[in-house]
Formats: sequence, structure tokens, C-alpha cells
Amino acid sequence: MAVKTIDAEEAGTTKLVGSAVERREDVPLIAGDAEYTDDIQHPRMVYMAVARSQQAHARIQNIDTSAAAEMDGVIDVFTADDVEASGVPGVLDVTVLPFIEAPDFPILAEDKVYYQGEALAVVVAESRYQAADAADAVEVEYERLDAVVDAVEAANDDAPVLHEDIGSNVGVDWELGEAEPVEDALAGADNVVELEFVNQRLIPTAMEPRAAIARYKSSTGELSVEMTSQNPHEHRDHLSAALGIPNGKIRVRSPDVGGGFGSKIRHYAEETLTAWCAMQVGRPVKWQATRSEGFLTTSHGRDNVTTAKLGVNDDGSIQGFHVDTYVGVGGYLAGVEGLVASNLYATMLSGQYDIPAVYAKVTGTYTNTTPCDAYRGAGRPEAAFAVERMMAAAAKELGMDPAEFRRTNYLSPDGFPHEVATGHVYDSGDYGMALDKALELVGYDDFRERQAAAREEGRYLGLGISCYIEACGLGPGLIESGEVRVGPGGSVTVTCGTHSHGQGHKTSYAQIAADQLGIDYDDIEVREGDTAETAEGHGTYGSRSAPVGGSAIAESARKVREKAQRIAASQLEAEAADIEFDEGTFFVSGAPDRSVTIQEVAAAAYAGEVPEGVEPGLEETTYYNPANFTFPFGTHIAVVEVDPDTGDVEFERYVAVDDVGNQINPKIVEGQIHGGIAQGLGQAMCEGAVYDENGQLLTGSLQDYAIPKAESVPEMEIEETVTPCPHNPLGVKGVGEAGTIASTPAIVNAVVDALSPLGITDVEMPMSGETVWRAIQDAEGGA
Ligand code: MCN
Repeated sequence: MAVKTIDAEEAGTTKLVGSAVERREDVPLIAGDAEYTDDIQHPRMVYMAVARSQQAHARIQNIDTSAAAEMDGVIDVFTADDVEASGVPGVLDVTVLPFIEAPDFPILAEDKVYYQGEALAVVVAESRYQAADAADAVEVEYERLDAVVDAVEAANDDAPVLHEDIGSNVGVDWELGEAEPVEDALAGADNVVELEFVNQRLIPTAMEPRAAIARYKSSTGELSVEMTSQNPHEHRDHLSAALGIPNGKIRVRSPDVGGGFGSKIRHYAEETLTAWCAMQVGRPVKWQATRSEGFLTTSHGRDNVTTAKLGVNDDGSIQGFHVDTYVGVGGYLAGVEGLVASNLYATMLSGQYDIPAVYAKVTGTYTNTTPCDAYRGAGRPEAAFAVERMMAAAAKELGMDPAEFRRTNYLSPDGFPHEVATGHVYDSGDYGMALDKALELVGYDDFRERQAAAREEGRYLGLGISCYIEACGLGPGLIESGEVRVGPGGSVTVTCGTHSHGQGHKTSYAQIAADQLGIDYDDIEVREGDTAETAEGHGTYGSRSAPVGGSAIAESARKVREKAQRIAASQLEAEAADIEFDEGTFFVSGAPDRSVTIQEVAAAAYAGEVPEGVEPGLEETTYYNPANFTFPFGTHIAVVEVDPDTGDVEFERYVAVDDVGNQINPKIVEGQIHGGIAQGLGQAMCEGAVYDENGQLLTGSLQDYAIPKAESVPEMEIEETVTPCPHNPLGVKGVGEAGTIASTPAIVNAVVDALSPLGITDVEMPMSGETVWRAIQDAEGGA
């Protein structure tokens, strides 16, 4: 049932939106024409390497760089004293919110280290290998301190306190709603279902680790940085603040990037240090993280421990939801983790349901671990997990069918926009429609019969449902620019402040512009990722590019067309109101022979042949401000069989019905959902960062940290429903995170369902064979 791609010509010039046009970015990527940061060479370029803390919690007694400085090829070695002396501040960029207690995050550690891998010193050398060897030769004396790595333990009174100036390990202390009414609702409910679960710490594993190259011209004060960024304009502004260079003098360019998944949003120490080093040594400086370095220093995600209570009456109606979550934020509060851990998570705890009262308490604690930050879904996967695990558990407790239980509690499709108890105003949806379609696709009724028969034979089949909702396109306030320029020759350049690192913007943005302008898809170029080439923007995260960036482009294309219509009217000596437009041609109403093409209009526009009051040229820029988040949703269903002797989980089916509003490109949508499901499956089945009690990362390489392999990802059957977003011009909702948010609870629910005859009500993630086998052994009357 996979979506079949077509080429743009087959779609027809003005019907591209909605067509599965082949991704134009794939051929260059496969043909070796991609330009990743590490491919870029500049004359006289030198290399930076970072000396990192081997300890997770320690006082720094001494850093001796003398041996490193003497080594072959070494140009200079810098420590915190040097950068401080030059006035470079920390890399702190947390959203300053009243519920946050955050320490400074120095660019190089000063007196103490808080996690293994924290940057201590940087070496600049003629070659990459010389730099790495010299970084290894930096000698550090530590006074080791007790470490704490567990989010809940860190909140205990006897836990070692990381940041003494804060006085406790609590960095985020946040509540949503009021506890008392929810506690009253639970007390009054016929049943209270309680579960404790862990959303384990994950390590984003993009194919390309982070990298940066910086060049500084001291004669003009201009800084140019090529880097692996999801959000070049934001990085430009961070660099400006850190280095004291006006942002107009900084150019950040993010070339081809091999994935980000949220981990390349943050302002990290290394990219700023690369730029600072370039300013010190007067030569271009390159830094490329190794995979292990990435594992230690690029943001991790999740790390939640939750206790949830759901009050339900015997008729299946939910009365209240009480959630208490600890989040291990890491050694510092970095990036937007303060928001991810709190607001982005807890405001999604209403799910698709009419829950009268929700209370959530979030305690974010400092632990001697790599700082966490946004990772695909950022708070929303944890929320969907909490809601959908509880829905499964409550249905089981009530002896109700889990699909029916959800249906009983759905927000009605007629009541949109719905303001839910957590404060969001959901824009549009029909949750029952997606559920019904998924149940039909998976053959739900048959399955229950098959499951019963299999149980008779001692086989453990299970089916897990996840009815997720997500909030994406972050708004209002987070604007995005989209520029559309029809050149004098009639070809088009589209620019946007977003950045594609796998999402296919070059294809989907060209589809939007082609439709609006009636210009050949192949005549449309899309450019992103260069602050010198694009208007202001915020970048790609929160599945915002289609709903916000796409809307900006659609608006600009519409404005270009309107302007072209006025110019065409003057060329055709008619009133603009009498001009019609079809497939790139303007013509006089009722006289189709009197016509000009948009290309002819463009030529006139640049020759100054425009009517009075109209400026020459044919280009428009829109800053689109989304009215609200937009809320994609859907139902995913996993069907598994668990081998009771080995604990192995085999997927029999994986069915997904997603509603992302109107689809610009169904093939890209399908690909995003595939990738997202694989990532959520990674959390369910195999991924998990493991630290020892001293804060040493035991899963520090791809030999120890398991990500899903092709053979472990099941065939996915993907369908959709379409409920357009009512508040953006394209009617689109984002898709980039949907699969990740949906899949994890579907898979865990399936395994728990399979093992429920053994009295098993929960299985911890990742559900490796061993974990499942142990759960079976521990269960009452094990298999
Ligand atoms: N699209 C569409 N119709 C819709 C919605 C989207 O055709 N109704 C298309 C868009 O035009 C775009 C793509 O789907 O080409 C994704 O759009 P969108 O959902 O807006 O997401 P973004 O482009 O903003 O991408 C961000 C999102 C996030 S938050 C993470 S994390 C993530 C993801 O995308 N990281 C990715 N997908 C990824 N895919 C790859 N290959 N690599 C990553 O790092």
C-alpha cells in the first residue's frame, strides 16, 4: 500500500500540492554531490579538538596544557581562563522562566565538571590527528565527587548537590493545573488506575555528528560559520551574543546535514569555540565531532520517571488525571529543556480525550549526565506514552475493550476548536474516524478471536493501540519567512528560514510555489540554510516547516501572483479585475486570446514596464505568524507475538492511520511517518542510555547503544484521514514527529496485551528479549 511516486510532469503544473512527486534531493545525495560540513575545505584551514572530562562529577585541581602545547603541529591550547579573559560568556540559552533555577553553563569548565565529556580545553593544530593527539595529552587533576545519575534520586535530600549555588538539584519545578480538584475527582471516581513508568534516556543518533568551520576576517570583523544546524538564524544570534559580534556581520550556513532529530537546534560550546579559535589564530578552524564525542556531548532526550493516576467510573468515563514526573535534565539545563520537560510535555496530557481535570507536577533534576534537550517529539512522546499506557491499563482494569474505552472518552468531532483541560485549543480533528480506519485495516474483530485461539495453544499474541495527538507548528509568535522571487527570465527562487536535513523541503516547497504561480516545477529553486541568502527565520523543529514555512511561501507566491496580475492588466490594457489566471497565463475574461504568460510579466516587471503605483520587480517576502499550534493526530496499532521462552518480540502487523491535515506530498509524508515509527520503535525495543553510578556512560558507542536495524523494523501499513488545519492557508499540519510520538506506546501496549494472561501489567523499555523474558519469569505463575 506504499504511496507511488510520480514525476512532476505527470502531476501537471498546477496540481502539484497533494501529489507524490519524487524527492528532488535524493539523486544528489545518492550520487555523492552532497556537501556536508566536513567535506568543506578552506585554504590555510586548521583543526580544533576538545580535551574532555573523564569524570562526571569532580573539582578541577589543575589543567596542565604544557605537554600538549609542545606537540608537533600544535598552534595553541586554550582553557577557561583564556576564553574568560577574552570575555566569552557561557553558552546558557535556556528560556528564562520563573520555575527554572539554572546555573551558568561555562563554555569550558572552570572549577568543577558536572558530566563526563564536558569540555575542559581546546587545541588548535595543523591537522585533525595532531589536534586529537594533543587534546589527549592535556593533563587534568581532579578531586572526585560522588555522582548521581538518576532523576528521582537526585531530588533526595541525601543526594550529592551538583550546583552548590542553587542549593538543591531541582532545576525545574512546575505544575500544570491544581492538584486538589484532581485529587477530589480521583477520590470520587469508581476506580483509580495507577502506573509507574520510565521513559528512558535516549541518545539522538543522526548519521552525521555535529561539525563546524569558522572563518574570521579581522580587517572587517566578519565571521562566517558553516555548521550542522537545524536553525542557522538562531545560531547566528547565539554566536553574536557569545562573541560580541553584531549579527549582521555573522553568516551562518548550514549545508547538507545528515539528520538532526532536534539535537542540532541547541547552541553548544563547541561551535562557539570553533569561531572563537578562528578569531584567535587568524586562520579558518574546523571541528568535527567523532561519534563517541557526539554520544557524550550532543543533547540526550527523554529521561522521565512518571507516576500516573487515572480516575475512571465503571461506565468508562474518565474523571481526572494526576501525573507526577521527574526529569533528569543532565549536568546543566541546556537549550529549551526547561520547556520540553514542562510545558511541551504536560500540556499534551489531555490526549484525544475529554478529561475534565488534569494535574501534572514536573520536577527536573540535575544529574551527572549529558544535558538533555529536544529530541524528536520533545515532551510530546512522553505525554502520549503516559496517556496511551494509562488508557490501555484503565480499559484492562474495567474489563472494557480498549478501542471502545477510548471511543467513550473522545472529544466530539463537532466541538472544534476544543479547549482541553491542559490549556491547548485543539484546532480540528475526528479521532473516531482514524481509530475506526485503523481497526478495520488491522482486522480488529478477527484478531481478538485469533488471539484467544493462540492463547489456547500457549502462544502470546498481543495488540496495542495508540491514539496520539501532537502539537506542532509552535505558535503564535514563532514567525517564519518565505520569499518568492520570479526572476527576469521567469524562473523562480524560493527561500525560507527553515532548514531541511532529511525532510524534503526542496521538493515540497517547490510544489507549493509551482501550484500558486503556474510555473514549471523544474524552474523553481528552493534555498534554505544560509543567513546571507534568506530572510529572518527560526529553523526546522517542532514539525513547523510545512505549517509555518510552507504558509509563508504560499502567502508570498499568492502576493507575487496578485502583483503579476496588475502588471498583466496593464500589458493587456484591461482592468486588473477583468484578468483571469490559469496555469501560468493571465488573460482577459471572456477573451482568452488576449493573454500574457507569467514569464512575460516577469520580463516586463524587471524592465520597469509596470503600471503607476507598482514597483518594478516580482518578488515578495512574508513573515508568517501562526495563529496557534496545529494538532495532528491518528491511531497506530501494533500486533506482536512474544516468544515466552526467549522473550523475543516479533511484529506481525504495524498499522498507522495519521491525520496531518492536507498533505503537500504524500510520499514525503509516508517517509516521515516511516522514519518516525522506526525511531519510536527504537525507544520501545532497543535504545537506552546506561550510566554507571559514577556517571560513566556505558553506552558510549554504537557497539553498546542499539538502534533499530532494517531487519528489526516491521512492514508498515500506512493510511490517512484528512482533517485540514483551519488556521493556515495550506490546511496542513506537521508530520515530522508524528510516527515517533505514536509508535512507542502502541508497541508497549501490544507486548503488555500479549503477556496479560500471565498477570503482567507493564514491561519496562527497552523491551529487549532479556527484559521481556525476566518480566515473564517474575510474573505470577511464569510461563
Ligand atoms: N509535509 C507534507 N504535508 C504535510 C506536512 C508535511 O507534505 N501535511 C512535508 C513537508 O513539506 C516537509 C516534510 O513533510 O517536506 C516534513 O514537514 P514538517 O512536518 O513540517 O516537519 P519539518 O520539516 O519542520 O521537520 C522537523 C521534524 C522534526 S521536529 C524532527 S525531530 C525530524 C523530522 O522532522 N527530524 C528529522 N523528520 C526528520 N527526518 C529526517 N530525515 N531527519 C531528521 O533529522
